[in-house]
Amino acid sequence: MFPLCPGPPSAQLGTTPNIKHIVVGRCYNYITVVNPGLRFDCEDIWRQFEESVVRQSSFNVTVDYHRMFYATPQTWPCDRCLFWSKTKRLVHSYTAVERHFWTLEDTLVGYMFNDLVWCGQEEDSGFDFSSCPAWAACRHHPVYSLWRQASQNFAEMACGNITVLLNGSISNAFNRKSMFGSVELDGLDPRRVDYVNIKVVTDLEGPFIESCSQGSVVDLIQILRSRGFRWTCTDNDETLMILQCIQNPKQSSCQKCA
Ligand code: C8R
Repeated sequence: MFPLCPGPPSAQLGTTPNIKHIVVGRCYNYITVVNPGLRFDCEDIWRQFEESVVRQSSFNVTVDYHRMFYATPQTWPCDRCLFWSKTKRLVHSYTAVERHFWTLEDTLVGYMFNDLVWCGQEEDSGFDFSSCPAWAACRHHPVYSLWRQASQNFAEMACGNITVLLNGSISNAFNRKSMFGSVELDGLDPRRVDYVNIKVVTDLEGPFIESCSQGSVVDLIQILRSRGFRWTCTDNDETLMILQCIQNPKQSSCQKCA
């Protein structure tokens, strides 16, 4: 299912320049401004991260970040976890207005590494700033491995009412190969989670491919049922549609209130 990382590295961007300053800076921002009062050692977190990545001599071995996760223990309250798949941009405008929701990017690890790229060098110690392997479908890529381990922790910790935002404008809105479908769903514990609230949202002008009663979302509901979860499913939640209209007010479907 997951090909090995292609080597030599294909024409991908290398490690994000200044990654150390970005990660350590985001860490200090998180513990000082975003979530004041948290006590974490940002320099130590960076050291654990760097050691995990640069110790790696081959791209065919999964990077183990457990020391870094050990240095960033964090719990979050029930009823707030928001999962998503193929809706990243919308989900973050959604959480900006629905502020009680928490995505993985609201945890320290997600906050520090969002949108960054990194990899070690096959022969040498240190990061490779010139190129990294293509990684989208590559199980051993260091970036993929970090999100997989973080997603697993996030799902195992989830409790109460949780929400997942899926993209109804693509086929396989619920995709068993996505991080949500392959890692998070299996990590959810029916004894901790009361309700899984699914929201399926399409682009304003379509295409309208999947919904609560159509396509892969039906498979998701079937899996939830068989594992004993209670669930709800909503098509085109009003807030999500309004948010898209704010981003694109000229769309014809946004004109009706004028
Ligand atoms: N999650 C996974 N991947 C994440 C991420 C995150 O929070 N944050 C970022 N930036 N990324 P997708 P999916 C990056 O295919 O596979 C968690 C990674 O590079 O649209 O179902 C989150 O909790 C990753 O490869 O979605 C969420 O619930 C892509 O973005 C799922 O996993 C994932 O984009 C989303 O993962």
